Amino acid sequence: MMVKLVPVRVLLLLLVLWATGSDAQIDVCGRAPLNSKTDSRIVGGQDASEGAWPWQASLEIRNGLCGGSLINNQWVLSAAHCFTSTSTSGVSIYLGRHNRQNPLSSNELRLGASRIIVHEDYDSKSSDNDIALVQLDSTVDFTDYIQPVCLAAEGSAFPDGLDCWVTGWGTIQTGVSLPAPETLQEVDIPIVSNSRCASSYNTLTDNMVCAGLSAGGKDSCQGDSGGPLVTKNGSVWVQAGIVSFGRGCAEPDFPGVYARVSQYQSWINNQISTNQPGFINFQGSTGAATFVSMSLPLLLSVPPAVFSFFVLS
Ligand code: 4AZ
Repeated sequence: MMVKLVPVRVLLLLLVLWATGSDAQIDVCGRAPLNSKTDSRIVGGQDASEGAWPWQASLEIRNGLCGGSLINNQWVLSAAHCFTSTSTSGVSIYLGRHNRQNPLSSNELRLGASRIIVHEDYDSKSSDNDIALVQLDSTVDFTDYIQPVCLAAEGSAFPDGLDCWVTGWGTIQTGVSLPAPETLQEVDIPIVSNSRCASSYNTLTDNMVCAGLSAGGKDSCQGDSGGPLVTKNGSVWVQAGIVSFGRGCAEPDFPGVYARVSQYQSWINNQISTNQPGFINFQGSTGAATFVSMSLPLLLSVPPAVFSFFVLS
């Protein structure tokens, strides 16, 4: 009898975990097996190594160029200002992409969009709520070159000076295109607190986060829009921001401004019903200790799992 009970118990345990853990991506998000950064176009950046940023998406929107980030197996996060319409025609999304000019490599996928959702409160004047979601026209399988990023959960904190990375194929200075073969660029820049950043931008809102050097020289730029600003939390990469705007690019005392991802956990989860992205409550320290906290759905799945284990044993 005992021999028969064990598999049933294990099965039910798995069922409870599956049913309560809708936050499925938490177990896979933010891993970049080919990224060798230990802690942590783009102006002032460098060529990324292939596969270093496996969530990076390249969006070609009727001749316009934008970035994006893969957040589960069928959704890409990007910026509202990349989309002048929610029409999916003439929209291509590349994943696993390294060079823009070479023919499609074996690590690369090109997909269409089945749906574009622009935040209903996006304000093109102030750039507030500069966030959009693109549904891919087919689901993708994850590889070393194609992985979803984790997202900053509501209530996350990104302290002044925290080291972050931004990536993209945008211009390397205002008006200067990334030269052939257009290899993905990466640059590390520190967070600028909202109180400091507000002295540069009088339209700054709580839905924005800034990053840049006081001296300038390193920044995201035109064409990087919609792409991810990420930071490392232990072994996992978490997206803090979405490339949004700035005065010029890499100018002293004018940091880049990003949509603050942690303000949109509910909005994102309201649009995406299956395979919800992995959200991590990031309470950044600029020093050694980083604290990973489990997302609420995963935490909530623990008591029923423990309960069913005891009841069934
Ligand atoms: C742009 O034009 C743009 N320095 C994007 C990002 C930044 C500036 C301009 C941030 O799309």
